[in-house]
Amino acid sequence: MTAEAHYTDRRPVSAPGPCLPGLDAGQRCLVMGVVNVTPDSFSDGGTWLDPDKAIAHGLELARQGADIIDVGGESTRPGAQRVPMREELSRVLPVVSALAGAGRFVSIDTMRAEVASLALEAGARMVNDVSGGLADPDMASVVAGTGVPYIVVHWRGHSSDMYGPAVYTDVVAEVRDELGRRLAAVTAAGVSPANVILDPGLGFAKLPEHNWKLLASLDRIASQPGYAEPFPVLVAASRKGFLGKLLAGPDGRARQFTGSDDATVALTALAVAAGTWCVRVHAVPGNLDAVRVATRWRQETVAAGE
Ligand code: PMM
Repeated sequence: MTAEAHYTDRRPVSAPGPCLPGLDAGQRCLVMGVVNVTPDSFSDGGTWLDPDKAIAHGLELARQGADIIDVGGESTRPGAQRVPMREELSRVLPVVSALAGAGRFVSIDTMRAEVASLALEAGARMVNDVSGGLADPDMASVVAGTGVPYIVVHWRGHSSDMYGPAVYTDVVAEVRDELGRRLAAVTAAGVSPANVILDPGLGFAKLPEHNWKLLASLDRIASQPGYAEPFPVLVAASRKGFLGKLLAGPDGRARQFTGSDDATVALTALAVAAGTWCVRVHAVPGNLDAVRVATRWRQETVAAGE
């Protein structure tokens, strides 16, 4: 059975989001499955570094129902150093081409314009930039020139100093404003606002308390001054450290990554009920079930308010 065939209750429930050819966007929250082709990512570093394993994993995530496969070749774990561009390219390009060639909807997770450009040539159909265009001044024009959807993530600097800039007076207002400034910059470079997805960047220059405040105010992140409609929002909480910390045992030790998969599913349900457009996750089946439950829940909530 295809993933498509599971859904009988398709109705718009959140910000419609950009048109994704081949994907029925706007009917339910999308599920993005993660393929980190890195030796050192947070929860799965090293597992998918071999291209054949990464490709097989991407195909498996799609078979499990992921709508989008997000391929990244540079870790952004706290303290991570940049990888040379040639290394990033050699990690991601074979995986992007194979998954795209197999008909999967691939997004490229990169902060580099040239990597984005070559990955799009290799068949990727979306750019996921955790720096929101700040790391590479050419990124927005590459995205604009190709007309693909662009995930603009809130970011304050490279992972080598992840928590130094995690200083806020009002995290929700500041993240919203800073995303608004990125939105202005990327649209000035030619990116259509209709192609922009906003992401609060959980963990990027954010302590656990910041992440929780942002999650409780996703609607404020989505609505930007000057735009009548809310922007689609992507939530990427899967296996992040703030979940492990919340679930710490009596000895105070944080839960390890896969130990927070159930918590990720719970968070997915809440995020979808709040109107999230897409969730980025490492483990698809439980999150897809949560999306289906929460979508149904939200339909009734929306209908009751009409
Ligand atoms: N986080 C990571 C990688 N890519 N993309 C988006 N849009 N948002 C994120 O928060 C994000 C991302 C780091 O997480 P991982 O190493 O567990 O994949």
